Amino acid sequence: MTTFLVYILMLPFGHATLPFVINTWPFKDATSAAWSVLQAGGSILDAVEQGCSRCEVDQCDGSVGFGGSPDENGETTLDAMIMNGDTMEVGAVADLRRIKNAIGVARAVMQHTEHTFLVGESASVFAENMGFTAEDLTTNKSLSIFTQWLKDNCQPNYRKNVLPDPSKNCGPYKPRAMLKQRKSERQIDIHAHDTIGMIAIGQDGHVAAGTSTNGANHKIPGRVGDSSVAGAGAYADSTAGGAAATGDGDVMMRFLPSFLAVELMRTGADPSSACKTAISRIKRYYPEFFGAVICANTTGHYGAACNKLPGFSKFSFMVSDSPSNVPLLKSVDCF
Ligand code: SD4
Repeated sequence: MTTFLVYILMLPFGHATLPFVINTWPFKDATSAAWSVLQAGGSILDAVEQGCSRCEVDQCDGSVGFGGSPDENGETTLDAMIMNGDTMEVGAVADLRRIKNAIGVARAVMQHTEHTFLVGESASVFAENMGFTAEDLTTNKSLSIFTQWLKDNCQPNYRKNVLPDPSKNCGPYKPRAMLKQRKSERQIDIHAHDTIGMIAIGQDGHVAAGTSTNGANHKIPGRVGDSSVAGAGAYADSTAGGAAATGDGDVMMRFLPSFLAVELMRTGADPSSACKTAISRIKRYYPEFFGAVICANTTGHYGAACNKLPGFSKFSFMVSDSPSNVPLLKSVDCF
């Protein structure tokens, strides 16, 4: 019996009572917002939308939503998506300009169009037509990050094989004929968590997932990360589970870690090992990538995994279900 109990306590994943919500990073108020929707009998899609919206309003950690991650022109642009695991509908926006409620616009893409993904200026026009307010996403903080970056000769940046030498100079850049591998430098700041990824599982095991982010600091204008891409930033399938990712989206989106994790759970993997395998797959090619994945299955089991780096040895996430009724901070050791 004792052995059995010890075994249960050592199980590498948690279990929540349905319905429940889980999200990346210690974004507690976002968890509360989503949980309140579920508690009031609202839909899992509403829970994900409201949870992520809360982060957009609060600029969770100062880094989701407006006023964060200014691009090379100093502008903040947003990526977001939402997925219905019952119908496999997805609504997504990327490089969204001048609109704060990116996940709201993603939901509008899902509900008011036959499309999946709208980007850039046209996505903003769509949003305005759908009743979203256009406003400047720049804040004093994003302006000062941008000004400092210009003073630092535009360091760091995401350019390679261009002239003048991007590791010392600002642009404009021209392609350089001789291609060489740029020394791998981690561009995404592991202390500036720019993404909320959220999964909500309903009483009946139905799954929804979503994300919202302002992407990567000093990104090249037009850059779209993993967060708004279904299967990369998040994935939901009510016949298997849900997953969401955070970290270096330029690398992570090449591996569709959220899709992979959900498929592994479909074949019976527990959420913790599904998340681990998704991380391992990326690690094989990019041992120094920064990233984490959260996973949950339709019976309420959940887990997370992250790639261990200097300065990043634990990844925190939030869970809320009815026994807890308050958001619980959880963490996992990176490997
Ligand atoms: C991106 N995945 O746009 C996002 C950034 C992030 O923690 O998650 N940072 O690449």
